[in-house]
Amino acid sequence: MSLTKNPNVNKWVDEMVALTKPDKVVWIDGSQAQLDALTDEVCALPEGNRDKMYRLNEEKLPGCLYHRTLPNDVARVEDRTFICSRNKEDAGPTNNWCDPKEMYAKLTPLFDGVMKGRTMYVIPYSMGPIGSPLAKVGVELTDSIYVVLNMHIMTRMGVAAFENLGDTSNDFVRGLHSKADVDPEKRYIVHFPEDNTIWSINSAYGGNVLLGKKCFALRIASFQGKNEGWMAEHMLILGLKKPGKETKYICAAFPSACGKTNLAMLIPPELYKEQGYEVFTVGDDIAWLKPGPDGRLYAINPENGFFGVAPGTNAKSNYNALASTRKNTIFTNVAINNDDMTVWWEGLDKNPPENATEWKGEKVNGKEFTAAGNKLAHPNSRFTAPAENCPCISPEFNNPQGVPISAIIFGGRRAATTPLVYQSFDWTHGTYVGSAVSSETTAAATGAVGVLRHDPMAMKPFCGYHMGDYWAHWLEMGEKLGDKAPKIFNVNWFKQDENGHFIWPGFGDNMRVLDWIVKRCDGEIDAEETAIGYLPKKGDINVSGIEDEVTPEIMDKLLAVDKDLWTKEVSEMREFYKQFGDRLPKALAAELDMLEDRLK
Ligand code: GTP
Ligand code: SPV
Ligand code: MN
Repeated sequence: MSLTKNPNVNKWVDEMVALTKPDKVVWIDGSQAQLDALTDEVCALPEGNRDKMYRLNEEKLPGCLYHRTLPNDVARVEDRTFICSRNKEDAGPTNNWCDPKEMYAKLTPLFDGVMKGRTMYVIPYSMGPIGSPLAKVGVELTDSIYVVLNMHIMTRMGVAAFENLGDTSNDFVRGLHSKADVDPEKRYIVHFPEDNTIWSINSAYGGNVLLGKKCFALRIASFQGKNEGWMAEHMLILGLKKPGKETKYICAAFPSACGKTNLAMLIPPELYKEQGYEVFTVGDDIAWLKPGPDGRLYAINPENGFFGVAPGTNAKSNYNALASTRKNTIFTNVAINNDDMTVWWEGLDKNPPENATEWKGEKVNGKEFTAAGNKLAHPNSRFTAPAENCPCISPEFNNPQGVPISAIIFGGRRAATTPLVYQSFDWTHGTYVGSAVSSETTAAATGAVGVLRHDPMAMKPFCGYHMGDYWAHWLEMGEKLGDKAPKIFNVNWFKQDENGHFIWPGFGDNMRVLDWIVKRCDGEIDAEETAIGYLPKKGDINVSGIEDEVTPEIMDKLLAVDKDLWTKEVSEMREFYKQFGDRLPKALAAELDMLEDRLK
């Protein structure tokens, strides 16, 4: 029975039921009893059923579940992701586009009767704290219990979302998902921004099917933000508290699998801990940003959990992320230790379980298997963990007004060229710096890994409209914020030496860079003006405790601005900008010219 009187919701659900023809429709109220019953059902499925989930060790990992997706369905599929705006130009050159009428016509037969013999779950959810002026409601229809259980962790899911929507509003995002077919050629992740609608079919992987996340909170929301005067960004949000000072909030946009979760949950090195520095996590993947009554930019995390990369997560690299996964967490495509039904992944520790099941489901001797160069966990295996589990979750996590942002950081994986950190001259230059983000590709999306590609603002796969218009929106927001705008920085944790080794220790030691950034925001420290922006003066990045690793020579390399490489970068950017035609904001073209001049 419907959980809302809202006729817009009910009419749409009726239409989708008529289209997909499920045997049964279950409205998700969010109660523990309902979740428990669904968990029982999905764990009782027979071995070999591709929807099956497993309960993990109830003592070591209470409330935790395990699931494997099909080997061809383990990451986002950018080539099968579409933005179906009415005008092709509005999707822009960085998105796949199809005419919405054509796309509806193509997908309608795929959805026709697709839920026959199955149950449709109707999931009401809020992106953002219930009642927050920045929050928005979505409804996802799915035939997957895995999706229901993940949405419970990742969003504020349940009947409260309908109460928040009210009985008459039409302002909700309509998401339809079916896992139906295993054929990747029939997989579509489709957005109709002008209809507030998302249709996703024939995938079961997180980013393709948890429709509140990338589909709504970035692709649809970025379009809404453009029209409504706010921003939806692929950014973590963290709070940095120095003793005796107000907490400073920082957003950072890095491409997928480039370190957002790790930075958001950073544990400061001893020297900072001794001084009483603390880091708090507000979000690890998505930020919604809007000017507040005082004219500053405020951010909320629209999510309620972390869909984090498992490999590489360990007690040393990211204690807080690991701790977040110790209860009520869903693990996807990691390996199982069959001796005690616990989980394992590359980089967790040095002891792969002997009695293991690898991520594709094959029973193997984990020690021999990994010694032979195989991976027990998929490189994009993930945990879905409740935010409330995080030991350093911010006391402001549920603040409906969000937190005021002092700095925005861009970054990517760059073996060369980009220094450890630099500050832009101003917001407009910072927008240029964001537009110029490029990064080596990762396992978060299907396709080759390690290929350098442009990923402006880390939004290449997530911007729901024309990238040129998106940059124009950034510039407009800067004008609106004026001198209250956050300062904009760029970082690179991934610089390499001739042998391909990272020369910056990263992880907790990134605190040393954050400290410089905050000091710059507070006007406490001078900087070196260079052609590309402001760089730290010699000695201003504190390396106390890591002097052996980061020698003065290494620091010189980390902070080098190589004119030849940067001149190449400029001509590369000129090429990249061409595709945006007259939608490229003039101010950005001018920034590129000025950078070129400064390099001469
Ligand atoms: P998405 O969830 O895909 O958006 O990714 P993310 O940006 O949250 O990335 P995450 O923090 O999960 O990091 C992904 C990978 O980068 C992991 O394998 C980490 O071990 C590695 N990584 C994170 N921070 C650092 C760092 O400071 N230095 C180095 N060398 N690697 C890092
Ligand atoms: C990313 O790929 O940037 C993620 C994971 O955060 S997914 O939800 O799959 O998009
Ligand atoms: Mn992400």
